[in-house]
Amino acid sequence: MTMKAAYVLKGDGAVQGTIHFGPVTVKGSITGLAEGDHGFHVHQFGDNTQGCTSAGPHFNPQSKKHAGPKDEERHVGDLGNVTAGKNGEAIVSIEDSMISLSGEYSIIGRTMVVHAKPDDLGKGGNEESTKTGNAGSRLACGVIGIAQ
Ligand SMILES: [Cu+2]
Ligand SMILES: [Zn+2]
Repeated sequence: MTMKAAYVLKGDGAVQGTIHFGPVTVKGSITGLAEGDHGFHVHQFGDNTQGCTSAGPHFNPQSKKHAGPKDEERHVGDLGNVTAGKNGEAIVSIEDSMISLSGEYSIIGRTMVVHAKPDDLGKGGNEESTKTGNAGSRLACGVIGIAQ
């Protein structure tokens, strides 16, 4: 089965973007970011009623610890960082082996979040690092839906 999904990122500030998901690829661009790395995750709930906060924690169907996308033990939603250049734009091109558009690891109906700070990928040496990667506040988010 082939399926396409997409979402539009919206925040309170200037951060926005449109992202398209292939079966295991995440592509698009996010603008309005500060230069540098920003944590980028799939969060559990497709609920933005209280802004990005109501998206809940990282999508973690197997109760693992937070880590990076290349780690064997990780949250399914752990996509690492996106990197913005001087112009504030991050070109997103992620191929991920864990997220899916169907089944147990399906990200459809969940929320994509971009954070203010870099994700330390679980290596920050404190408890928060193993939960959120210390990625800080949620700049923008969008519910992942099925695209045309
Ligand atoms: Cu996040
Ligand atoms: Zn995580």
